[in-house]
Amino acid sequence: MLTRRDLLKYGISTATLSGFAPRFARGDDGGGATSPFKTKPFIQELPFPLVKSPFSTGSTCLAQLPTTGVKAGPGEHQFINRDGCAPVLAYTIDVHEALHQFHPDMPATKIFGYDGTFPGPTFHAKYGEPVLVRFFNNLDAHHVGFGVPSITTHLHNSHTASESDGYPGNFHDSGTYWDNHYLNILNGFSQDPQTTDSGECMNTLWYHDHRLDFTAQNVYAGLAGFYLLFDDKDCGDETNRDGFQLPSGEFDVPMVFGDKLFDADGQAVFDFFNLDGILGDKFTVNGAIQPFLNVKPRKYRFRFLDAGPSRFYALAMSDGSQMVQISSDGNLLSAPFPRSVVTVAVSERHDVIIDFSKYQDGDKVYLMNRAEQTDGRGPTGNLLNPGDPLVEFRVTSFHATDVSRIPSTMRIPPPIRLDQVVTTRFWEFNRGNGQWTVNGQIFKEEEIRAHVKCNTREIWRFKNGGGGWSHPIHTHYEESRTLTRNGRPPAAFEADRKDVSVLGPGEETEVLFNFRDFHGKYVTHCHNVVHEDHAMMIRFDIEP
Ligand SMILES: [Cu+2]
Repeated sequence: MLTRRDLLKYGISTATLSGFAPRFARGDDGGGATSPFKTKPFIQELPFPLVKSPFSTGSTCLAQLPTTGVKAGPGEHQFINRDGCAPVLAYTIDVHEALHQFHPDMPATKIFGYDGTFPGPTFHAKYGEPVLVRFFNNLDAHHVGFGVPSITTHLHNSHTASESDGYPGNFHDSGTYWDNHYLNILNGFSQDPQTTDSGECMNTLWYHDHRLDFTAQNVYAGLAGFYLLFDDKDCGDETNRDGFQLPSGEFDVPMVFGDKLFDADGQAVFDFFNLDGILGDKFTVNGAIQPFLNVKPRKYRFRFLDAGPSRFYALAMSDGSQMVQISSDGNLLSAPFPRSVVTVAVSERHDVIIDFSKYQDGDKVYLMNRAEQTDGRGPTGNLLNPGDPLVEFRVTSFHATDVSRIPSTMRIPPPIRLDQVVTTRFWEFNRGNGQWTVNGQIFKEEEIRAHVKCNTREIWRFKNGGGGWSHPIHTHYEESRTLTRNGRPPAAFEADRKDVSVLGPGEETEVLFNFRDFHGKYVTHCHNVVHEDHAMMIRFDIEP
């Protein structure tokens, strides 16, 4: 039960206890949708998604993998050894409907789940160890309600061949399977492996559904999970002095945020008719509404992921303590960056270190969302005070060993080479005729909007056409370097590598790509997934 002291920490009085309920979906005007269920906060522990085990511990011949159902694709893989056994760790994922309870005060609701869970299981992958994942679509072909029993799985931020990238048009139906191959190798490997740069390592990735026209529904239904990629430095072992010694094991905590709306029966609901973007009034973290986490008085690494569909977060500690941001999207920064508010747009990931060593046994401190957002268009830009509590951290003991460190230098990205830029492209994101457009056009699967020559550099200018909307723009295939934001150099936390370029109202960014290695079709799109589905996305092809 919340104590009066807890309430005072938020700066609110007991008279406004109902203020603990997250805000209405569309603001406090009462016009927005609200879930009829009262859910008492902080009575369930933060769930940890299971770590996925491989099909077998060594290399697996593809022929050894189960083949239930019909193979849907792909026909061929780039860069896979088809002679004899493929040199990969193999996994199988069974995508099916399941029941999930978001809160003990609510009945279970139907979800789509990777292995039937939400979030899906967490992959622990390593650089130099290629992975093949066979995704079985075992969703109910006669499914009713939101979500479609047809999937394509994208590993967000990964440098992946087109046929394994979850291209929106590469969907496969119930009763079929698809093999995605993740090389887990440094970008540029096909040119000259000697010139690859460990400064381009990525670490915090996530996988999610990317079904053409139905991504918002399918991800909201539950198709999202973490894929953590480790290497010699970010090695998952804080005792290894050759590595960065970032907090590891139980002190390395992935957190996926998602806001949900429920009906009177406790079932998740999805508003098909709201094309602005949809908000829920229940804040979930790892599939639990407002959980608590017992913590020891030491450093933790939290991997924040905003899985949408349309909400932006401004994450802060309830007592105003600073967090140390160590990554931006999947990438460790060149240097740690202390911030009291960490903003996370849909699909962005930011890892932070929070040090609980200053707290006493029995102290409680809260992770808050301070972003004001009253509709699916994007945040208002105001910071709420105190905001909505997402997680209650309970400091549980006086002593804890902590050999972890926050290195002063982490990943130094390769130098920016503007002399090698061959083309500049311009993309304006707008609303037109009730649809979401890029340069005035909606996505058409067969229409190639850019022909990009493999192994070249290009500058892309992204512009928000206005109207008060926010658009987090995600590009598949390669990460980018932000050259300018609104004509100025980017902030430190945006200056290294990114796979999402967030366009606030009226904003413009200029980013540099170095397109390398694979060929095929890819997409750039708004990751407010409602905008993406209606149809703010372009196809670009990487050509030899
Ligand atoms: Cu958008």
